[in-house]
Amino acid sequence: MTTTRINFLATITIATVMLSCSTNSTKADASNSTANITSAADIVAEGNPEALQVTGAPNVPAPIGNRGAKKLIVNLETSEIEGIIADSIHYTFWTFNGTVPGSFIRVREGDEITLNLKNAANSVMPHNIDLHAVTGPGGGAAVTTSAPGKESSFTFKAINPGLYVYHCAAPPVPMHIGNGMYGLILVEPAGGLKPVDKEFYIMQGDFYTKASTIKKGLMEFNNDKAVAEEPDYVLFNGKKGSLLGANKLEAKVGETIRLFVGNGGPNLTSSFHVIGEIFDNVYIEGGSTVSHNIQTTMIPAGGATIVEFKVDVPGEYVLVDHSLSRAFNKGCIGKLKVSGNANPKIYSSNKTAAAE
Ligand SMILES: [Cu+2]
Repeated sequence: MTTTRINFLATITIATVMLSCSTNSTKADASNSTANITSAADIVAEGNPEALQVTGAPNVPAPIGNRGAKKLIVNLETSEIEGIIADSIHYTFWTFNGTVPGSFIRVREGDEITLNLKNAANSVMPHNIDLHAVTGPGGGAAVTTSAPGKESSFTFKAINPGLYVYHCAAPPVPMHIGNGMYGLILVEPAGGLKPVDKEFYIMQGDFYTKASTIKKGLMEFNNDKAVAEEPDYVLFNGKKGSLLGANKLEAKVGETIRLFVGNGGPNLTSSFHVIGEIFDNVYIEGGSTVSHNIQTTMIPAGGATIVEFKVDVPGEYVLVDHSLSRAFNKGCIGKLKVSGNANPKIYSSNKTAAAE
């Protein structure tokens, strides 16, 4: 996320706000457009539909800021692709937009979203999408099932702010989710979330594997292990080491960090923890209640949370599922590297921290 892009988006947002004020003087401005409205369903989405920019993890689209509700178009493509799950082990992932997790979708309460779901022509299976942010049958799954090479579409109004999981709900559902078909959609409240310095997108998933009968050296979904809930891997962002080494998250002392953390499952509940940090704010289960001073927060399968903390002391902070065998034996571990000056008022020692 570049400063230039933020400035550009800010300019567009300001222009949109000015335009909506100048064209309808009786309408409240974007910052308090819900002031006289009892239900988000009554918020009017302005303008012509615009294609929404989405991002792959760990990146997050720019904040919505103080804009009014809009009509948006989200394009997602489902695909079945070979990728690396751990070390040099190949696995057949099923994806939204070619990544695990799928693209991060960031909208505003009151936005009217047309979701176009295309299934790649070379897919073997039909796929669909159930967004937990949708009010309607199957969260959209009922009308988006698309055979290989086909496309489906539906429109929904985001009426509940919060952080929501989306996933494929085509049968057998645990297999589609177990192969990586999940992502997050954030519905910001009117006026937007409070600005922070850094935002990241992380999603946990449990993976069950066996050797493919189609291709030597390739692993694929193991239904028996899934039913027994005995995963070979529990991973952040679909790959062992996705947040380690060159992929570490980075921040500077003094910055405020916001993590959008989801749990695709299909089976395990996450005990999300950052070793050496305390969450100043936790949006419990991704909803509107904010708790404070939390060490570890539970994220159910098919759920999400937003955590915020300020980094005060330089060093490496380890992100884990605190069911620690998953972290140290099954891959559910990542790092946030914080650089900057020491802060002896908060943390000091005559020993140097061990190198990585
Ligand atoms: Cu699917």
